[in-house]
Amino acid sequence: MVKRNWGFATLAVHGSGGVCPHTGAVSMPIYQSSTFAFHSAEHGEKLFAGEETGYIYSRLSNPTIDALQREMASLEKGEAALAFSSGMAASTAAALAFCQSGDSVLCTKVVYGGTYALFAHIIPRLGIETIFVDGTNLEEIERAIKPNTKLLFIETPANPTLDIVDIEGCVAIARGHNIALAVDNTFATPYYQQPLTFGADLVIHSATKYIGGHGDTVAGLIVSNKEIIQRIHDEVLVDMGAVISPFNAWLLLRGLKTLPVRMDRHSANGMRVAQFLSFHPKVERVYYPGLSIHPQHELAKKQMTNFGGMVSFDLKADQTQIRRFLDSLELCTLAVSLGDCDTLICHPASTTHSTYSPEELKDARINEKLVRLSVGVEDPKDIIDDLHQALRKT
Ligand code: LCS
Repeated sequence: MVKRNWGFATLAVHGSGGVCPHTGAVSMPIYQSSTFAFHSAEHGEKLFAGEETGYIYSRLSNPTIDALQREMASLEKGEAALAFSSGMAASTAAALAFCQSGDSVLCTKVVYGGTYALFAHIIPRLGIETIFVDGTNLEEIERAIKPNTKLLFIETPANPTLDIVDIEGCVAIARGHNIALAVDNTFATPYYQQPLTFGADLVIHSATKYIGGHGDTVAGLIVSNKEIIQRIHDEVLVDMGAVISPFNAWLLLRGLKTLPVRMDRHSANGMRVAQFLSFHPKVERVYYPGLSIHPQHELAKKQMTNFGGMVSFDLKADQTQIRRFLDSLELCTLAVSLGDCDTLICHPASTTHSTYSPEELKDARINEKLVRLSVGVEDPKDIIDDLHQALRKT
């Protein structure tokens, strides 16, 4: 039994519905089975006709994956959720579910580089026009809407500049024009931000990040109402085939139990690191929504309950010095991805956001000197000491 009024930490542990109904196992078993036997030929016919419910084949549904979906729906305050093989698969499915040839989609300019490539290069091949908009400018978003616009896709906080997009403002625009609003909530996680409670239509996650939390799984999720989830499942996911494996679903279920504990630590460390960097003479600018100098700090306080572990900064350095800084780090791991227990660091312009042309990077205000830190859960002093020694060598 799951009570909707339970606190977040309780839901993180129990939100999937408690012990396994079939065996009483406290840790949900991994149903590593591709197919499920019918009791009879008639049973099989009825399952396919939708006259009875039950498991058929793991591309359609699976008990371990179902438990993850229940868990995520409860944490995001949605009615239902759908798990995918990656965050990109989730975003692709959202676009395909809402848009068809002849439609247009709006996407904020600062998004993960893969998301940018999806909307800049793949979606237009299907006859769907993408219009990129400045996510910090609601008037620009509203002005870009056309009669054929079906979807507004935003990412907040945005990767890698931590731009904050006004979710309630976007809800008002989307409702006013009868278009769907999708929010990529990867950076904040449902612990700090619940876009559905503001009126967004769907929430998207790269579950690879904080949801899994341990850097061992690639996965994605969409949370929404029952009708939308059913439609994405039936019309897109099942035949697109980008399903999560039962084992990866289990890893995410395990990761989720400690989501609030980990996020508290990521956030506390993130703030300490951001403060350290903001006083460092070799740092030109720090991007962290928890700092009062962040241009949307007040908005961040309004729609988030804390600021998370992602911190970006512009170095006062040329390309050679930036390389030297990155190569001098001893504790922080030089790698893409984020949300792991380990502190990860990367140079977005040459890695995660290399799908943007130099002009597009400029237009999105993603600086070539920007370095992105996913602050881990280590002792903050050790992270800061490592940054300090590497900055000295820069
Ligand atoms: N949304 C956001 C905000 C992301 O940061 C990513 C991946 C995705 C969606 C896509 O999810 P995936 O398919 O990888 O599970 N971000 C990455 C990054 O910044 N470095 O490597 C991956």
